[in-house]
Amino acid sequence: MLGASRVGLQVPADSVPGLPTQHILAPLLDGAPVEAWFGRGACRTGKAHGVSFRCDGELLFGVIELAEAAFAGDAVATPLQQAGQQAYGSLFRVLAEEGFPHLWRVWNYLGDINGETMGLERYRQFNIGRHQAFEAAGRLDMDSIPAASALGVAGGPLSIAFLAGRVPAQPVENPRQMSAYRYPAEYGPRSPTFSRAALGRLSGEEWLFVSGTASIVGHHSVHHGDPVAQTREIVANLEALLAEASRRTDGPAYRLDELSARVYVRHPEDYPAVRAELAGALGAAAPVVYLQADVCRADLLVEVEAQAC
Ligand code: 3EB
Repeated sequence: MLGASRVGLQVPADSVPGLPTQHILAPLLDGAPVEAWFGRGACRTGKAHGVSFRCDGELLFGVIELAEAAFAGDAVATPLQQAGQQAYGSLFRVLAEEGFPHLWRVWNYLGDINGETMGLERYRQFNIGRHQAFEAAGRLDMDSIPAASALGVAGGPLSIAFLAGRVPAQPVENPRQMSAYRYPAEYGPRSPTFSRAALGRLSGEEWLFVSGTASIVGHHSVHHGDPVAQTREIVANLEALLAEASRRTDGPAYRLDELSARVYVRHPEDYPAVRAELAGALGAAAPVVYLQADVCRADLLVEVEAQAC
């Protein structure tokens, strides 16, 4: 195994030693709490610069968790911004040292994502730190921006898990949505650094990573206060994205009903309605995990990330 993620409000005492594991401190609403990434053949374990990782010949899975309390903050940067910048700086060092230079997919979790300190929403603080690390590593060109998700959880450290490859993944953008790295300054001083999806090619296989997808058209949040309409808009976004990915794939076209997904619902009481709406699109038998988490804009109630692999 390369690594795992686990959803729940408690960090279990029985974590597998040496196995990089991301703890997603959020209430599970439905589905399997554990997701595992399997390598092929011999795997190797390592720890460097605070990053715990395992890799096989083609992929590296890593986790870095940084407590914000370890950062002092100053007049220009909050502790969260500093933590974000350091986490990504460390991650990029590990990628360079281990020979997996291409970042494919990232999962970012932080507490109180919509909270505000020093006059700036915490998600936007995180975006500044992340952007600065990408910039410092020379990774701001759109061909090297990974698929990602960024969600607010119940607390704990800034937690970042990632998959990286020896070869680049191909970023995919969504024609219905402005690329997030081009968002105007009204969404924060530095834009988020993620692509809408990434196509990764391993020997003989292709994996599609769909970033967290919300009810955003262009750069605007739409359907304020209506979780079902937001979910429908998300499905439209997923369809557009799969059509784009299908233009680039070596295989058959991607379809909604072949996806596995993780669904983040801000208000647990919205879960039954969101689930009913999504079941029609993904199929009632699709492997979907629902959890309660805060989406990175206060007006967004649902976010869906997905994979075909
Ligand atoms: C959006 O489309 C919704 O900051 O890494 C989705 C996926 C979102 C990833 C990130 C944010 C991120 O802007 C939020």
